Amino acid sequence: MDKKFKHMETAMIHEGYDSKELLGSLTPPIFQTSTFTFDTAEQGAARFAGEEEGHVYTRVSNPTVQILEQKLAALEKAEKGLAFASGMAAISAVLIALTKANDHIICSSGLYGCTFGLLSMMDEKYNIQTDYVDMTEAQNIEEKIRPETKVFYIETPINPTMEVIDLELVITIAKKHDIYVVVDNTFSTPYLQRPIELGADVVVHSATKYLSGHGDVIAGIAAGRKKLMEQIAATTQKDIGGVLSPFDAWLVVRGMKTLPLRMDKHAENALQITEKLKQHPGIKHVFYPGDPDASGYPIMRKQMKSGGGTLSFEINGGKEEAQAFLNNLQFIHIAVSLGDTETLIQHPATMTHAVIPYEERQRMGITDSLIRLSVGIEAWQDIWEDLSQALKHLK
Ligand code: LCS
Repeated sequence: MDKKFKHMETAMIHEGYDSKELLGSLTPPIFQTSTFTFDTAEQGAARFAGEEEGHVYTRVSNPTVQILEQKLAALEKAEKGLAFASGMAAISAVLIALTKANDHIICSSGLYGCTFGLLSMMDEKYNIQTDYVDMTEAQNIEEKIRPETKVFYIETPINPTMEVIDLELVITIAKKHDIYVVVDNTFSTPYLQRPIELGADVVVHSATKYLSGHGDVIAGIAAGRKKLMEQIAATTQKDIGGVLSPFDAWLVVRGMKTLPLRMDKHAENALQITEKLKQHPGIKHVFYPGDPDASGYPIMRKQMKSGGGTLSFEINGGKEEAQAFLNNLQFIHIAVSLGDTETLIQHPATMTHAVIPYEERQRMGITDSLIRLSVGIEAWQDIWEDLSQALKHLK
């Protein structure tokens, strides 16, 4: 957290914006403009040459978008943040900037389906190969390191298996071999976990999820050291151009003000639902990092404030039983995405992770019986009532 604000809850609201600089407007203005006028031709030239600070064009920078970038950077303890049109725009801008043809990436065994798709595309086009590694043992990682290994890419908790990766362990190995560590912090947010404080080089986010929190925006963020972020800003962000619109940046800034309140409630509800699911005869296994019986619980306690708001579970049965269960729900929505106020449920094998080939999916633990639940901030008793009535036909 920034020196100015000792507590995360205060920083979440105040970082990145000073109303005194903008006519006392309590909430940030939306600078809905594509371009910025220059007083003179010489001033335009100076701005393009980087000799004078100031905005030029909204694909390069925008004051409303900058508020979000500064807020997120301060919360993540990063020097600089960059906002993108989606989580995938952020991830692709970072990974393309950090690699060149024939490099190698080591990734956690399990990740969001479209990130898997991106890594497969980078392999097909540029021979940038990725090894998916069980990162619970240092030796598993060490064995896969090659001279051309450039990046460790980690999701923790992993979407959708909810496995947690020991960041301290992975970062120690990376430093020894001079390899970048990129952490997808979407499921945790800086309120629960701050990988840069632990030595990671870059954090990426789908701000579509908990950060914005209301299911009304698609957005992404990357944050890290100033020099690295400036390099990304000047290359893959500016020239590929997946930037965030000012209005969408404003929505994320607004959503973030209540992140601590929402996240505490998500986590409290997720723990209650975990306890109930664990006792149900139709459930084989529940995966929630905040569950004291979970294998990753000690690591969660070491690096996270709580287990967050998403869990997954395996039911007795396969795809058909999983689909029947989802179809029996009454108010819980069948939908991908997560981190919204509403409880959302989905079937990763046929939805978010369907793009991953069957064999690889099995290795990652994404079976046909696995269901992912993004626990909302409704009363947990109502969430459980709906789940339990839909689970009735499962034994
Ligand atoms: N990283 C993680 C961990 C994600 O879960 C997602 C999206 C992304 C990155 C990409 O972010 P986006 O471009 O959508 O903003 N995850 C989704 C999911 O699990 N269901 O729907 C989207």
